[in-house]
Amino acid sequence: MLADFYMMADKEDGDNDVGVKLETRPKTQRPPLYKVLILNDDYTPMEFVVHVLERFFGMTHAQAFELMLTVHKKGIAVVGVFSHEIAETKVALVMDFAQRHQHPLQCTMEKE
Ligand code: TYC
Repeated sequence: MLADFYMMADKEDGDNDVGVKLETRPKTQRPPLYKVLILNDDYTPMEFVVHVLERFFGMTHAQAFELMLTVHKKGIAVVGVFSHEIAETKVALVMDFAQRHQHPLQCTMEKE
């Protein structure tokens, strides 16, 4: 039929093959990342929080002081972004350190 001829001419070669697009872009798998968050409270001394940020998150005193003030004013802040295992370890270390010093400081993680 003439109509079939024009349809084939449009997009198909008429042999009923199924085309498979060749994927050239490599699919690199990235592991999910987790935000480590620190929460404000009314009792933990400011200097203790600054010390925690220096000790466990590698911040300078100035960076730590600034982030501590952000948490103090806003209630919460992201301290860093890590793989699941590293984030879990940081949270555990901070929580243990706070407990040993009898401060109610809270540190949690959430998927980015
Ligand atoms: N709000 C606390 C105070 O006034 C200081 C503080 C800051 C506590 C940050 C926790 O994550 C925190 N002593």
